[in-house]
Amino acid sequence: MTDFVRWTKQQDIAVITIDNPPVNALSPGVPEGIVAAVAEAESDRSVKALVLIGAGKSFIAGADIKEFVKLTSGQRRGDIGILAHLLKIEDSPKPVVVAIQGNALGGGLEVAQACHYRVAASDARLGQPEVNLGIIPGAGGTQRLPRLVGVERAIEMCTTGRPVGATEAAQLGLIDRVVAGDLLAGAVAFAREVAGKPIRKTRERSDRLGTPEQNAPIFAAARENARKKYRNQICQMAAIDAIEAATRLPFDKGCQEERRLFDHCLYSEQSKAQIHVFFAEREVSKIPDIPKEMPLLAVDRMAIVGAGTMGGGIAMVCANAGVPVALKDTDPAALDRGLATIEKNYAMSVKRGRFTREYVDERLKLIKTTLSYDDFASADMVIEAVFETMPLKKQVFAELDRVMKKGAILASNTSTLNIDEIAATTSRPESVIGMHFFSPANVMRLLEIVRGRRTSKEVIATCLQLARRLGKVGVLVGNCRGFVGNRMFLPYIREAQFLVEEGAAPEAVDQALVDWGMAMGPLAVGDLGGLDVSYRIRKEYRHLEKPGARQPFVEDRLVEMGRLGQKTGAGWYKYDAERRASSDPEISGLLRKWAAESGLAQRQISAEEIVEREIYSLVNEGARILEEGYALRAGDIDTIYVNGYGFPAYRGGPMWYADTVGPKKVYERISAFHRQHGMLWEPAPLLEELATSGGTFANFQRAAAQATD
Ligand code: ZOZ
Ligand code: NAD
Repeated sequence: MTDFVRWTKQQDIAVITIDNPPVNALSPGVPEGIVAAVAEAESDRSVKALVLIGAGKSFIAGADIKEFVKLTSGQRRGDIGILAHLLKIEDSPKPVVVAIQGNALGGGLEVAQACHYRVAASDARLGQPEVNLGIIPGAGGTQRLPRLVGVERAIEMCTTGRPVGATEAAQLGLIDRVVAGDLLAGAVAFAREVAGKPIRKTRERSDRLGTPEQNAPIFAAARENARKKYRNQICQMAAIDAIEAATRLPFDKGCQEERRLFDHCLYSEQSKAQIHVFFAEREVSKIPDIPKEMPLLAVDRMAIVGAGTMGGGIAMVCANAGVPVALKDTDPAALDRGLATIEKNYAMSVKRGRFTREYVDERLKLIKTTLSYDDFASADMVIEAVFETMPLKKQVFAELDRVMKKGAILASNTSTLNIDEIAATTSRPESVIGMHFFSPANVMRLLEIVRGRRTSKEVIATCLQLARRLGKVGVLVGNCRGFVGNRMFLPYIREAQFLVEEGAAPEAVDQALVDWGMAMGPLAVGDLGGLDVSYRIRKEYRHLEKPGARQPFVEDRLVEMGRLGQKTGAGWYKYDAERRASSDPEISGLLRKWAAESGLAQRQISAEEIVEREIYSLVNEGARILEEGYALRAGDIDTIYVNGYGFPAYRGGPMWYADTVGPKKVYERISAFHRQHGMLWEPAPLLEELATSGGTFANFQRAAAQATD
């Protein structure tokens, strides 16, 4: 036994408890501790069967991911070696019953599969989420899981990473019983039922492995699906290969093949990037000047001003988290439209099987629409989502200052306006903060939390915690124009327009980026959100552009022709009634005509150049943001891009990607673009510094506190 594992007796049943907070990961000492406890319990003649359980709310969240980082960075040698420990558990002559509450993920589920019986509480979630880290199960999961649930479901679980709940796990044969009431008592009772019965070893089973004839079409379909759905990624294919090995090879040889494929994935750039994304996403809530113990404000009731696209979406987010919300608009028709959209979105979720009708009815009861501020006085927090103009925001905040109770949080969902200027219209700037949701708010995981100059630490800490409660990844950013995400996105979409103006077809620009891994191309994104949005921003902020800087012109002309994107049936592409895009010959004609008129030389532009100019435009602006302190860490920028802008997690985010290419090489390319295309490509000073010093964005630390304006 080790510090992490202890065992006690309940008469004839040994209870082994794994206690490695916060998530009972299989850190060094944990697998060894389990094996030692099993051995001791086995040798106690009064023990008839063993129960293995996790301390706290959960079973085991998997291997200790920090150990993977040590392995790939060379800080640790050798093997994590969980597999051999699991064989010892499985070889126990006395039945081992695993009792699962909370999460049994990755190596945690592999431990459970090696035990002889599995029982679970109704809240249990069982999964092989390794693909989210760019790897595959590495402790026999690809070999034992198909033996328990069949090949098809094993492929699904190992390639999507999605966990199953206890009821489904019982239907699949993954667990033997769902325990109602006290889990440990149920598991001990179950252990007594199976004590003395012959041992069943998962690895010796083959009844669910199927025949080659049955399996061939399953593997062919899975590979076809993986090629389409997980473009460029290696781990899903590796998981399928490993499961196929389970159907063709004896267990021990299958495990060797799994191990080979596991190592291939673990040491890949993709896995390193995804593991970075995992830790970066958890790092964002750690703010250097805000202690973990900061007291939080209670947020039990919310209010929203503006029932448009964003207000309605945010109301759904609150209701989904069980928080009652008052949704106000000044226009009764807008309020009706807002509620109708909310109902339509929920109906769609019911149709797709995401929510039940009863669940949705309960959520709808939490949303109260109103034309007055009557319900606002009792709210702990308000989120303003009215039109994007400063005079209106100021007027609304002055009203909120009057109606909201003392200490309530006053948040704005503005995407471009200065939070400090808004805060200055209130008597309590310390309570004012930006909560920048992304559209559609009920779907997108990202939430930029904008820190004003005077925002209090309690308010910031509360909003970071609230983000988690609302199912969002909240990233604290400074108060600069466009904050972090949109400030970087602006040069990215501008560069896409320049590429088109120099001769690249819109389809070629979008396709190059989609092939590289972006969820959508930049021009298709423009069509989706409406080309008029960035048009208005360009016009409003033109006076801030450096004199003489190159300006894109084609998109402005499209807007002026009424081609606003999907909503008008035409933008960069044309759209049918179902909003399916196709190339528009009119666009290619217009582009040729405008190019001739403007005298801009046209040329073939390679996919490589498209990707470099697009991605490096993100990196260059990201470097400025980091240096200026509007983002606390490079990983925060990566988290924003992976969660809000469709940046591929397997490339780690723009700043991580730049580190993998090498800041020096990125700097040289950007310098070449600077010479060729002018001042907009001036390299960021931080990039130049890293290129010279050999440093990386990941290791860059700012001494000063976060910038706020
Ligand atoms: O934390 C959530 C989660 O999803 N964790 C990761 C689950 C996962 O991906 N498991 C698979 C790991 S890979 C694996 O197991 C491979 C395998 O087959 C083993 C084979 C080895 C073969 C070796 C051959 C060389 C979870 C859902 C569990 C909990 O979510 P919460 O929102 O409640 O909490 P978080 O996410 O804020 O986490 C709390 C703290 O725990 C840290 N953490 C979580 N899972 C970890 C982990 N640290 C190490 N390893 C894990 N598996 C997390 O970073 C956070 O730390 P702090 O410092 O930020 O508080
Ligand atoms: P919208 O036009 O869909 O909705 C605005 C709503 O505010 C309308 O229903 C309008 O009737 C209402 N309204 C106007 N004045 C009001 C007042 N004084 N009191 C109460 N209601 C009032 O706009 P939207 O797209 O939801 O944007 C709202 C805010 O969210 C803006 O600040 C915008 O920049 C920001 N935002 C929008 C997006 C997006 O993609 N749409 C994304 C992030 C942030």
